[in-house]
Amino acid sequence: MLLDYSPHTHTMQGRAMKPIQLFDPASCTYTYVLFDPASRAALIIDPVQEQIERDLATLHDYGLNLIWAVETHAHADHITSAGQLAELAGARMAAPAGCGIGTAGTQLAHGDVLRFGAETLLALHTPGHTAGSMSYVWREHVFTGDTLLINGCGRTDFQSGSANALYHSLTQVLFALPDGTTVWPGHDYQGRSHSTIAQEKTGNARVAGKTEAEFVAIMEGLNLPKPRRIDEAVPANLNSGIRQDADGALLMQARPPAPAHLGTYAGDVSPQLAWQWVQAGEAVLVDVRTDAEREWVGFVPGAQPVAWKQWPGMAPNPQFDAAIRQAAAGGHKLVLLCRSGVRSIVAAQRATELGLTAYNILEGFEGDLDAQAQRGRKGGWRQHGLPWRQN
Ligand SMILES: N[C@@H](CCC(=O)N[C@@H](CS)C(=O)NCC(=O)O)C(=O)O
Ligand SMILES: [Fe+2]
Repeated sequence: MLLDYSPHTHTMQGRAMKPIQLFDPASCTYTYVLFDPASRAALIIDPVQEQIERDLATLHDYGLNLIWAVETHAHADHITSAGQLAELAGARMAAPAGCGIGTAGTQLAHGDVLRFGAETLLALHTPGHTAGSMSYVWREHVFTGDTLLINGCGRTDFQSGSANALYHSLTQVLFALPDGTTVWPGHDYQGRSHSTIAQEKTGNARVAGKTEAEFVAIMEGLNLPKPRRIDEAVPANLNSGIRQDADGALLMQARPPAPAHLGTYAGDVSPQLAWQWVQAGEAVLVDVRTDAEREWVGFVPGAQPVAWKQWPGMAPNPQFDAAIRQAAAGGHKLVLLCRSGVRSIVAAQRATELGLTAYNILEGFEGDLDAQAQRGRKGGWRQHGLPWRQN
């Protein structure tokens, strides 16, 4: 849902700059896109997996180049699309240093600044909902995640939450911002879109005029039910939402795509299973990485090269449809390999639209990012000792 701004108003000079606010109804999550009108460099805050098509379309419609995908915290109620946006739109990932999201290459400390074109986003550590939670200031706007909600605040009863820490973050950090600062929350469960620091400072039912002890008592009395998706969402978000590596039990069998992608491609396979199918002559291995990746990082002998996008611009390959049809001409199923198992999902979805049977190879050629945000040690084709070469 696009709330009453059109791409046009955002390009007009002299108008107050506003974020693009997007809403995920299933989790009542707000996602924000900010951009520099001159360079079209953009940043997204708290993107939601189920909304990736909407977000990519928004970036496309506004003519934006996504530089950063940023989290306010490791969410308990939905899965982020940051990892997918990094693969599909070329964004870099940033997350609060205290959240344990090791897949984000940039680990933010209080006071750090992210640049996108001529614009900047300032990170403020606002613990309480979770110990690592951050809020972000852009111009006269603050994106408060689940620290400050409209006439409410994030719960503090799980994930290293602390009502005392939250009281401090609200009263000392956020309420110290100028009164006119617009508050853009991470959720609203009643359809409200934004507020101001002045309104929350004077009217927020949980914190306005309350002592720390009163606030803690209110938070302890909330007794909210556990978020429905917490057990699935937290581990996924600690990995930027990138599908976890192929676990032992499913190593040698295909599994259906994650719920958000059900029916859009044939399924996920481990690198080992993909190679077994290829050796048995049951499947054709298609490498959807760029020519540059195959040339410089390495390649699998015998794989069919069908780039999904090409370096350096990562423009879509206009020959993709024809080339993937050609690869499947023998009537075999396809197993698609990319760098980390994200691009290959989108390519498998396209192949499925073309009527082909296409599986995504989990982990890709290089595997997942590890805690140091490096690939090569955490899964991937090469880690499993499968054949590959370098020129
Ligand atoms: N009912 C929602 C959970 C809602 C929820 O617990 N939201 C968290 C943010 S992740 C919160 O802090 N809510 C504060 C409140 O409802 O007052 C679900 O099942 O996903
Ligand atoms: Fe949350």
